[in-house]
Amino acid sequence: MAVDLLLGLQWGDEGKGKIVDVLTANYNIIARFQGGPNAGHTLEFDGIKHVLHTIPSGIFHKDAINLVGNGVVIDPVIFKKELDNLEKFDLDYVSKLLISRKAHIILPTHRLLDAASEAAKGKAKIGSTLKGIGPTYMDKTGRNGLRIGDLEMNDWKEKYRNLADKHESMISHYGVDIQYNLKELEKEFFEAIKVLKKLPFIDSEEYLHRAQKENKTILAEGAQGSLLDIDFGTYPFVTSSNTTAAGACTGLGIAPNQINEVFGIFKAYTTRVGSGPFPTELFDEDGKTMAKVGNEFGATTGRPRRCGWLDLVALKYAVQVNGVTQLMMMKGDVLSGFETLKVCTGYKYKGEEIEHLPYNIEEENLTPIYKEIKGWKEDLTKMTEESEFPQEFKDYITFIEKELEVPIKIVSVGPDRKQTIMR
Ligand code: 2SA
Ligand code: MG
Repeated sequence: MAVDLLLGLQWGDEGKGKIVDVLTANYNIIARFQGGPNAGHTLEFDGIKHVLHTIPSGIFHKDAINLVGNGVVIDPVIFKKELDNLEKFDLDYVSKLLISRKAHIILPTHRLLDAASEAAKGKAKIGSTLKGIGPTYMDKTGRNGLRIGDLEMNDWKEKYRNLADKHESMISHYGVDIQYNLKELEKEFFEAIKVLKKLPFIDSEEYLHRAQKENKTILAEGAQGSLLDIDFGTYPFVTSSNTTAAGACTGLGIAPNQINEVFGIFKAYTTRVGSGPFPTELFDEDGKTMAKVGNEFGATTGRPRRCGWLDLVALKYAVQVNGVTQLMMMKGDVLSGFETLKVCTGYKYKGEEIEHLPYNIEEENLTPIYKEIKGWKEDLTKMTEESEFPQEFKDYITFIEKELEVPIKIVSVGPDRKQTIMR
């Protein structure tokens, strides 16, 4: 079995980009399987910070092949910008970046529809990144989408026009005032497609099957987090794809029995960007400290992220849905200096104590039950071995492992590649 999966277990921004970058040395192929430019995967090495949106996080390694799978939605304009940013690295990405013909394309009008839909929702808005993700997946499941492979056909511009015209009439139905200049957006879009076409478009499932036969190692890189999954997340405040393990099968064409390790990444506390329930959210100084020390701002939109204590109930749920075999804990360093830490081990729900995520997890009907754990003062960011960790931090790790019944194999103590401790 040659495929390992790497997934976020919370509401995204767990640090997937960093860990994929660290693990890439062990893999021949890194493949994205869902989501699109709503993702912001941050990598840091040699004192430079990089944010990737659509391109897999293995791109900075010389030998890895990076594949954008069929489950991903691609905005050519953003993709081109990402490629432009790579220019300065002398990477020869053309030979190591492949795109699935079956991946769907985000049209400029998909972004406009996203904006119109959110504006029409008013207070009930999802808090979308406005990258056109929802409308593009709607066209995919509605069987109207434009795919990467279409760009190799002669009639794709006609297909494009029909779809864009339909979108324009849909936008007017929302009855909200969205300002746009489609001619300008299209100019940028068509330019970007020319650049995109320089990359190899492939039958990616076939490519991956062959790679498996040749015993190549594959890492499937998830985007967003399990609690944003279209089926298992906090619906409707979710994204429009399956962010959980099953999404890697449909998003790459990999059979379930080919999956080996499932790496689950979580932050030592919890964050969420956008709207929706968040039982352990903090509105006090503690929350502000996490946001400030953890530099919690959206890597794509710059929006401040909401912060709160670690929620083990939600985490357990994600571990189960994904079949996580190894855990990776990120940003423990951000918790240095707290006198006492709290960890949610259950909820009070309709007068009862429960240990699972109920269907309706609106804040009003759910109160977290916390266990208090003694904090530590030491700065963890310079530590290079587990033996240097303060006892309280070790206890925090052990407590989580026991509760989740899965070993924590990697502890990250800072954003840099080097600040990664293997256990
Ligand atoms: P969308 O754009 O339609 O998929 O948004 C739907 C919900 O999914 C959330 N979402 C995210 N949550 C965390 N991180 C994401 N990526 C960026 C980052 C986000 C950013 O890495 O920081 O920069 O704001 C991401 N993408 C989507 C989103 O907030 C909605 O709640
Ligand atoms: Mg992110």
